[in-house]
Amino acid sequence: MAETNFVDYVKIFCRSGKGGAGSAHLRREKYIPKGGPDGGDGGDGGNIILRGNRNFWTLLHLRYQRHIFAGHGEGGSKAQRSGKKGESKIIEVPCGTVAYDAHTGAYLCDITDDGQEVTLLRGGRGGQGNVHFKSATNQTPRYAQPGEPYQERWIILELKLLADVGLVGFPNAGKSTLLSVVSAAKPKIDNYPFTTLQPNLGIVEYRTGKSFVMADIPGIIEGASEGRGLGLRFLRHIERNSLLLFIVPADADNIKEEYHILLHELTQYNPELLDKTHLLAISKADMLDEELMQEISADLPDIPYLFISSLTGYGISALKDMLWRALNSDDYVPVSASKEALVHRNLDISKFDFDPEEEFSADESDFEEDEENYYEEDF
Ligand SMILES: Nc1nc2c(ncn2[C@@H]2O[C@H](COP(=O)(O)OP(=O)(O)OP(=O)(O)O)[C@@H](O)[C@H]2O)c(=O)[nH]1
Ligand SMILES: [Mg+2]
Repeated sequence: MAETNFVDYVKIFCRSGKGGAGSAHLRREKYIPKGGPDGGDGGDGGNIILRGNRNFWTLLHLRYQRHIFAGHGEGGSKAQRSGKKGESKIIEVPCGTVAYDAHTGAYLCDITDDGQEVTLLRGGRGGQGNVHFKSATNQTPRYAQPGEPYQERWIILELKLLADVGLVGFPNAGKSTLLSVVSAAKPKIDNYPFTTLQPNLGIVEYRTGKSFVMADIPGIIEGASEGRGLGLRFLRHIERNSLLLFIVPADADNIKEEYHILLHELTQYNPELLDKTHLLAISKADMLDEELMQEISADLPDIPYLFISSLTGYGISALKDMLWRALNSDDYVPVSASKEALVHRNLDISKFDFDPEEEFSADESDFEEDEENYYEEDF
């Protein structure tokens, strides 16, 4: 498949900063030979933070920046001077990004709002300087706390688009054409399967001041769950939609069967997709007359349906009405409010090939300087 700029999956290595060591300095100046302990605290290590940014649409910017390290805290020093904090690293991601632990597949967090921040890895705390250890029985503690170590982890980031309506259908069903007539989006349209290789989003204007977002994803074929066609990976983009609009063309051999094949593939990916509101649009209705429509209507799946034609505009405004009604019905949870409603299942890591070559572990030399810092022989 051609390289695209739409990147909805990246694996990155993150490491927080370690805490700086506390200082064990003892004060000794002219005329103050035994000034007591005055070692300051070490600075905290920097955190690794994910932040939602609505100006990003993909994870492309992270594809070539695979290793992200926060700064280490500096050691404390004499005269109770605290060490500088390590610099935190903020990873900007599009709203809709979900983070997983790459080793276990465990779900970590979901970034849905612009400006929302989640600390992925906390930096090590700085160690306390020896002034904290002064007591009646030990006036000159010659030790201080080391800083806490850093944390490191491979993280998988997945983008799950935030749209209200997801289009589901076989290739060539007319999904992109529909998106192009109801929104200003300009997806690629052609008379061959798999014209769409990446999801497209469009804003559907519905009467004045009302709108909703529609997502067009690549076509799904029978066996997609076993990797046929483009597989099921794009289904992650319809996981958040509470409303799925199935598109089956009027010239399909058996509309009911096509719907059930699609359902089967969705179930393989995530059975929760069956709990969503399902609507059916029979596309390319310009190829039908009244009589044929009646004939087809007699044998359709038991969900609300409509005949539409993106070519002539037939049924399009009725479709918008139907979508709008469904989106505003009582059991609909808007995407923006569905944070809790969406259960992100852990990733099944066995399905991913994890390349051990990519493993990146801490450089041992990082620790040595710490030891030196830890005990200041300056008294
Ligand atoms: N007659 C007729 N043809 C249509 C209609 N809508 C789409 N088509 C044609 O159907 C073909 C496929 O349309 P697309 O919108 O690219 O289909 P798709 O479902 O996005 O296909 P993939 O991206 O491959 O999954 C194109 O040749 C369109 O011109 C319609 O309402 N009537
Ligand atoms: Mg398409």
